Amino acid sequence: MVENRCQLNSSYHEQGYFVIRDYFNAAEISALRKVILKFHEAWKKDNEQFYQEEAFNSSLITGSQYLAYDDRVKLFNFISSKKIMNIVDSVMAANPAFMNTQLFFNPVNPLQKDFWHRDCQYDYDVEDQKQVIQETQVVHFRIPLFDELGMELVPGTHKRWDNEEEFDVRQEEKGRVSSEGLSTGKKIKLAAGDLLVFSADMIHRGIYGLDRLALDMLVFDSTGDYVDYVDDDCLPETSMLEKIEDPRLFMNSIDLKAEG
Ligand SMILES: O=C(O)CCC(=O)C(=O)O
Repeated sequence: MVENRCQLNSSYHEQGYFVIRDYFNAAEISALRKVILKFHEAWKKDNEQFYQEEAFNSSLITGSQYLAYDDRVKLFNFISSKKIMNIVDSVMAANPAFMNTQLFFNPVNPLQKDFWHRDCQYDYDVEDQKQVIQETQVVHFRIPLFDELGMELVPGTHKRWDNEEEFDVRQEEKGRVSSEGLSTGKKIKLAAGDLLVFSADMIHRGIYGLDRLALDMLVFDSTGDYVDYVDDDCLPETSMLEKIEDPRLFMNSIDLKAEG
């Protein structure tokens, strides 16, 4: 790896994101794609109307609803592989915990537009959002399975509040809409094999187009108050733990849940 941990840590803390090109090799991506496509096909069948009308993502990929035991073990081993844990450890000081996974794809309706947001805006009002971005954050690890147009991010907004343009567009104030362009946005094109790490609470949007299918894993610092977002069914079953080479990401979530 060209970048060392220290550089990754300072890029993340200064900008709110970093990208590592060609981090995964073709064999790793092809094995992951096989499992994810199984999930995606089963999920689409089961959510036909939602998929046709408005969906642009699914979640709970590691859960038991659509993937069988062995595929879930493969996925857990990918998520907590040495390669990924090296990066997780470079951005998170201590005890990173697994939150969830999401899968991003193109909406069926070609007129549906991508939109700016901070993840926290769906759970907090504006005053609380100002507070949340100063506190422990959730980190997205985005792994594109096909080449895609990528993400657009506003660097630095993991730590700073919106300027007027950003706020009006993101919150759809003063007649603005969240799909408009932002002069502060930075487009990050992504290819299969790249890894993009970014703060969930920075201003961002996915860019629809090409054959996008991207796996996002969400990780939080155990000191943050996020355990309620972890779904029990998405954690490894007890018998799976011994089949996972380094299960500490999941163990931290299991321990937090047990503490209640
Ligand atoms: O790719 C997308 O459509 C949106 C991605 C996103 O908002 C996220 O990962 O939080």
